[in-house]
Amino acid sequence: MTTQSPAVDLARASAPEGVPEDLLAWVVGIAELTGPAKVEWVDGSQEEWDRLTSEMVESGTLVRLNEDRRPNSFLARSLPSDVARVESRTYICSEREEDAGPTNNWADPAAMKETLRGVFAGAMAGRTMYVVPFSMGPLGGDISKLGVEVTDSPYVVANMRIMTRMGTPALDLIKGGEFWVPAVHSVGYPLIDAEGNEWPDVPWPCSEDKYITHFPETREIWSYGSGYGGNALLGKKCYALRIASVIARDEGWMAEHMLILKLTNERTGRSYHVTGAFPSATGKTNLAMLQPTIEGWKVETVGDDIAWMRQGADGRLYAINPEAGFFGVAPGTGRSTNPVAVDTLTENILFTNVALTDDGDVWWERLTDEAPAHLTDWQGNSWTPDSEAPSSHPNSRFTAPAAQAPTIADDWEDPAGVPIDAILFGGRRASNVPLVAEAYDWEHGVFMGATVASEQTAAAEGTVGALRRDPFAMLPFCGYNMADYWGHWLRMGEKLGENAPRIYQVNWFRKDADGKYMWPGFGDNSRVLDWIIRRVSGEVDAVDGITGRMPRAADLDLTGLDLAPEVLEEIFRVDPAAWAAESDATEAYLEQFGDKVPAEVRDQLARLRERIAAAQGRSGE
Ligand code: GTP
Ligand code: SPV
Ligand code: MN
Repeated sequence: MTTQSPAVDLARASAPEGVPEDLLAWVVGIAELTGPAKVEWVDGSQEEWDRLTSEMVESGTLVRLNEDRRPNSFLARSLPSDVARVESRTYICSEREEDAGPTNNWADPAAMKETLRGVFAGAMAGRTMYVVPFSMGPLGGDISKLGVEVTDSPYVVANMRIMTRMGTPALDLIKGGEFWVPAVHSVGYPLIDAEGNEWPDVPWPCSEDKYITHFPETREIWSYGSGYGGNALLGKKCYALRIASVIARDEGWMAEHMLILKLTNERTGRSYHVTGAFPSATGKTNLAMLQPTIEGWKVETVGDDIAWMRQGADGRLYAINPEAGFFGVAPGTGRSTNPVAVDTLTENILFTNVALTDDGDVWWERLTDEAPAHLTDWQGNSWTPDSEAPSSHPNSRFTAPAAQAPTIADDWEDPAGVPIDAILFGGRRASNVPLVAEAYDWEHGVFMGATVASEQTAAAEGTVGALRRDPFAMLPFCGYNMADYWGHWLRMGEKLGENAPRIYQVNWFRKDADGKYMWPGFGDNSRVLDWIIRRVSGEVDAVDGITGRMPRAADLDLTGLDLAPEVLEEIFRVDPAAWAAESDATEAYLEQFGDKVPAEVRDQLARLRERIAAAQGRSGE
């Protein structure tokens, strides 16, 4: 066959044998549009990893770390303009605007496709286009799903090899006729421009212009201009949350921004599984790797960021971790806070935007109590403890194989998932929200999740510390109208009935007048998990409160914890006046969703107000 574009011939010639015609046609079409110099179908092998990482060391994209200290590990430094997800450039392109809803950026799908055709035209000129088949979830699992990312970034390929089941086995499943999601990615930095001029490559190619776009009806992803994290590793937020949330709505399951952990009672041998939705950089990885400070519990890790959940044959809710690695926040990860993460990061790790030590290892704020005397910071500049800026970017990350975590649970790759006993909703709240409260029922739990607010972090662009609503920690990740998503949660609750997990709201981040965290957090969060499991198994009663049921003073295990009684009281304090203001703000917040807000959610707001009024009556306010 003869064609007008050499890229088309390359795409065909490079395809492994037996690639289905629809996949081949799609890859050929992208090659024709983007005009790469080479096309490479990745197999996911060690040899391929070795070759790609060596090439990136050669080109200056990666620094190879000291082989004795951090074998087979590398450091990448991005541009300061490409360090986090860009929510302002993230679009849901549903046919109807109301299906994206007021919390998403909407764009007309036909118009956006036109724009994308423009920016992607010639975008890969001079580069290699990698074709990356991957599975989200264990290969061949019932809950798992397949995708193919086409990318011009070898850094993305290397990350995808850690974060997903990537390569030949995934392609084999696609050859077998399984459903797959197409995902197109370009850093938007061609090496040959439209006039035919050649440009040298740079260590971190990207574009000022960025588009992270999703087409929920056709289940497509197109991402342009960024090489960083969730903008570029398209299996993660783009697929496993934004597109999967839409598929889940249509098919009656759930795609959630949740960690999954396993707790075993060492006395009885009984195991429990808990999921938790916390906004970005708000403690999922840390909780998933928690080391209990109280006796009697073993905590193991199933997942640290995303959960796909389905009702099983026994009526219970089962969760899988669709990912194969952790893309974790580096700063704050240290021996004293998260020793499990530190022990996971020993080898085979990609680090991005952390500091380099003089002996070729990595460092970031609070990895050790004392900073090294000299470092090269995340922008490549000389750094000492006297330097004003931190050595690592606040959203610097490690990409680590999940299987390397010393706490990885034996059932973490069970294709059927793990049965869920409790669901947590958390946020960063300096005030008002108590350490833990149990939802009165599923509908109240949905209300809790729907109204969660949290202080913003460095995981996305925006003002760090600004309080914003982040319902179900899904604000940047829900692929459809948020109010319809609440409706979906309510329907799931009806379906699950008696088998539905209990729901809890938690807050590790309450601060005192001096701005210091009052609750020690991290391993001590096991004290809260302990109470939750004892509630779930019916061992303890609770006290009805304004925001939910709270622990009786004697039921929270505080053994060995040096916490003044007045501090503990403050951590649990629920101020009726403050909650009256919160509920007014909630009402205003719900307004933007108009009549899409489920009646149950409005009803829960009315009940919250009744509880506030009753408390105010009691205290004579
Ligand atoms: P994403 O990967 O962005 O989704 O983040 P995440 O939710 O997994 O957050 P992670 O566990 O990486 O924690 C983010 C930051 O919060 C880190 O700097 C942690 O040190 C800090 N952190 C986590 N848990 C706690 C806690 O219990 N208390 C306090 N004070 N800080 C915590
Ligand atoms: C988050 O922001 O919630 C993350 C990091 O987990 S990213 O993959 O960049 O979305
Ligand atoms: Mn996340």
